[in-house]
Amino acid sequence: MLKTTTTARYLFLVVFIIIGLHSILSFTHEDYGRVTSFKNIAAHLPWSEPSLDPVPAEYFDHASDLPAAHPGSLMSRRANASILMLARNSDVNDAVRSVRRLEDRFNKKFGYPWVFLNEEPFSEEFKTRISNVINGEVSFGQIPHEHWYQPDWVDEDKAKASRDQMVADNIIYGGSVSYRNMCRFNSGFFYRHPLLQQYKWYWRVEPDVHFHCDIDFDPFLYMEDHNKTYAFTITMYEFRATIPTLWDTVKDFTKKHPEYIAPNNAMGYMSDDGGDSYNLCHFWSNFEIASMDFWRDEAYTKFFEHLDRTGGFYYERWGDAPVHSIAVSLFANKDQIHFFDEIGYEHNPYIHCPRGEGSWARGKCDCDVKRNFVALTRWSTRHRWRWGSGNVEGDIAEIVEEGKAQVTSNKGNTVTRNAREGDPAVKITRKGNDVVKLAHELNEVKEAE
Ligand SMILES: Nc1nc2c(ncn2[C@@H]2O[C@H](COP(=O)(O)OP(=O)(O)OP(=O)(O)O)[C@@H](O)[C@H]2O)c(=O)[nH]1
Ligand SMILES: [Mg+2]
Repeated sequence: MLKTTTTARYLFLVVFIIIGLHSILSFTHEDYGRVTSFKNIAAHLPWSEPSLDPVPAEYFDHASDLPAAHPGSLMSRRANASILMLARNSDVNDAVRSVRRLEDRFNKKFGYPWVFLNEEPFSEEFKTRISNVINGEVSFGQIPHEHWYQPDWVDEDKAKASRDQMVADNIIYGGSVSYRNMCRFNSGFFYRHPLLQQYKWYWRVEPDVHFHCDIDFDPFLYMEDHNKTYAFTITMYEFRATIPTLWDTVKDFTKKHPEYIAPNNAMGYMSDDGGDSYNLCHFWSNFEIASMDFWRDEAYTKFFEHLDRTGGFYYERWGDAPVHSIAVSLFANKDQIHFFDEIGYEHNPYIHCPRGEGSWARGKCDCDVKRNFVALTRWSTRHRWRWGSGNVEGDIAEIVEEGKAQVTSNKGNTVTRNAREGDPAVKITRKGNDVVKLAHELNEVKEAE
């Protein structure tokens, strides 16, 4: 008992010293403060403005003229686009739900063709139930064996040892080979599938996602007209343990091929130290609207080959989200990356609910704006936060992406939160007691308030 108390006191002292040091350094040492303060990182993002552009009104006017009963029939302009879902036969219930939601909110007016891919043949049940909720064209394809399964040149003993270690370390999907197959396929193969060859654009949709608002404009046409390459709705932090050597592998590539780096790239989004280290930011790729020409081009083709050759998709657990995000941020100009505020989207447990002037009402959105995910502030210069239903506000002092975040109250009590994957613990300073929250619990306070 005595021992526990002594240990606890000792731990408390160490934490107190660390917090104290952090505060002193933050105030006295400009660089330290800059690197660790989320507020400053957000405020210094030079490329935040262009991607916040709203979709212009004329795109909506056009959509309201469309006859809902005849998808696409009177459309004067149309993009060369498809809506893509990768799914297993066992995903059928969730897949039907996603399709129904996107058809209702968007595609019954626009009639873009759906493409479903699976490494196994789709079952009759899957095809029948999906086709039943789609008015327009739909096709079902099987993924070529060599685009999906772990290649023979990957050392399975080494891969297994790494999987076992990740299971022991409790890393999500750490023991799964099929998850790795999926991440590698989404990184480097989907756009090569024969069914997708005819299309330039795709909208990636997963089973059981939600579309919370009417999408009365054509995002593909908007992107085409505005020279966009890649669009997202939610951004996230990657779990570092899944990508220990990814950034070094990326740096290796850029050293060899500086010619592929876009002059006006978005490195500032991914790195807070000019490219030395990766800050784990990525676009949450379960939602993507993007040009497949970008993935098919020489820069990305060589980049993917370079990554794949290391075996990192299997020896570690590289996700397609950081791989896509890093590539887009390096090889595209920053104003080719677009944030679609107008598209209300949810993939459990995170949500993007439109915040732009009038967007929520115009889209007849059924989501709660207060539930928006915190990482989006990387695109925002606003920086006051609220939590719970109260009116208490504070500034973000520190984001803890892995492990524990701890603050000490005025009375000397310590409050701790454990960061979760994609949901960092956030220390907040305010008059009175400091607090620590999980990112998803925080709501942004608009400047006008
Ligand atoms: N055909 C097939 N599709 C898969 C497989 N594993 C995952 N997928 C699909 O790949 C996409 C991503 O997989 P998810 O299991 O949703 O992965 P995640 O989004 O990282 O994790 P969750 O939070 O569990 O949704 C979804 O469209 C899945 O349907 C698989 O083994 N075979
Ligand atoms: Mg998913």
